[in-house]
Amino acid sequence: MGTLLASFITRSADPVLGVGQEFIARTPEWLKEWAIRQFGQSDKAVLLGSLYATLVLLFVLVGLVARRSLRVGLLAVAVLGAAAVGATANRPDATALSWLPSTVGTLAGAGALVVLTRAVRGRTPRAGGLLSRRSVLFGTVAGAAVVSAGGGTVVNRSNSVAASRADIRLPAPASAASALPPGVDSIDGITPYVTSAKDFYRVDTALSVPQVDVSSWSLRIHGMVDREVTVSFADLLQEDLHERWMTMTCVSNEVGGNLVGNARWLGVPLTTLLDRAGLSQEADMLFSTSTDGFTISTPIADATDGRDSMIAIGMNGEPLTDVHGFPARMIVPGLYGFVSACKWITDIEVTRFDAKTAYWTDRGWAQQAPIKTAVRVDVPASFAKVASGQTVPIAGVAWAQTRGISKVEVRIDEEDWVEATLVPTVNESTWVQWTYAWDGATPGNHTVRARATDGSGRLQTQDVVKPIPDGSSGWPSKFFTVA
Ligand SMILES: Nc1nc2c(c(=O)[nH]1)N[C@H]1C(S)=C(S)[C@@H](COP(=O)(O)O)O[C@H]1N2
Ligand SMILES: [Mo]
Repeated sequence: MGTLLASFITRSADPVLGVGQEFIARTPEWLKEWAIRQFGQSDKAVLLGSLYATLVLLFVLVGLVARRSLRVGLLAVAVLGAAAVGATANRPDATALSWLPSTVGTLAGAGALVVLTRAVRGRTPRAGGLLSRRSVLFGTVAGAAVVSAGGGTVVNRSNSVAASRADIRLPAPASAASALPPGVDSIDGITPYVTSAKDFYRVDTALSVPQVDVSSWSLRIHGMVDREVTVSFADLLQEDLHERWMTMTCVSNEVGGNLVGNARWLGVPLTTLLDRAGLSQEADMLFSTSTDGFTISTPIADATDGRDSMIAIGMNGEPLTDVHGFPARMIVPGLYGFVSACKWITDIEVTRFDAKTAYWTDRGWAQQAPIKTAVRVDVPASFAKVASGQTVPIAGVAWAQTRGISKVEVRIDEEDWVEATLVPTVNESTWVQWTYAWDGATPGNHTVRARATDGSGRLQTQDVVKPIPDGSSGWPSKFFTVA
């Protein structure tokens, strides 16, 4: 009921999503890490599923309590309702009506409880009667939940940004990206050089994907500046746009992990907008805020040192998709996403690290987080069985954004390290594909290890560290069998 009503107001007013979002904010760091590792991209589906299951259980419990004492049952409904109202109305993107869906849902729940409890009590128990009435009660509650959630989802679909996104015509860039280098994607099973928006990893705290209305969207730059700047989406389209290849990486990526992707980003150079505002010499941090109240701090020194930082509006020739930040997000080559890549961005405050802290910093993560040199083995796949009597292809990707990759080496079992072949890439801020043909394959179990050297000649560290606070490190390995 609340969900259905929320779909007419704003998706974030959904009582279930509100409680879920509040739950995410309060979950300890280790549990979130574990959930992302266990369930990967489906962590949110798992969370929502368990929320709905818990709610159904709670409803059944309340129903059973109410059969003994309607008053206690109603009190329980009121407590649950208050929690939902609190969770939805206190969200940073709450609207004036955000409290309404939870309130109506609570009243409807209380009403249903009274009616159903009276109905159950009003009859004398007959053999089998109790069971069937209980199943009627359960069925009614479950049915209402399904109808509400389903109805809400259908209405949400039609509310989404799909329509306004389809109307956008991205202008040709004033400065184009390089053409794709020859030789990429030549090995079966290697990670494709270009990651489609659909396959691009997604990491954010948003349980419901923000649906931003592009006609009312704007980006405001203020704080330690000579003059405030506010730009609309139409304004951005008028600027000289740059298109650049850039590989993004999440700080939560484990050694060998897949929270990394490469795309062609179209946007307004960040310095175009910052120069217009005029930054104070004293400022050292950009504090970005998204429509859903998420915050990111970015070191000004890194973002403005000549790298291709931008406010991006396009990805691989299309407007951003809603999950990747429609209508606009920040992109800074060489910095992990949590200190740079603010999606659904609406506000940049020019400030200082000693004055403000962003979302992940408040939860124990670093403020300075350049991307560490990393390599991944894609081929053979883990525990693959490869045929003997032929060359075994070994291949993967490596990245060290802004520094580039100068060398990838592989080591099979206890043999010597050997140099892999690097496929040309377009710039220092994109990954490289690498390949090695292993000729001396012997039947049995094998381990392949890999390590990369960046463009400054520095070999990546062998020290194995966890992602928190500023990114994982270590050399990856893969196990496979030659038949
Ligand atoms: N608004 C918002 N922006 C965000 C985040 C978020 O939770 N909310 N997560 C950040 C993190 S941790 C990463 S790694 C990137 C991921 O961007 P993607 O989902 O487009 O791959 O977005 C960054 N920007
Ligand atoms: Mo991230």
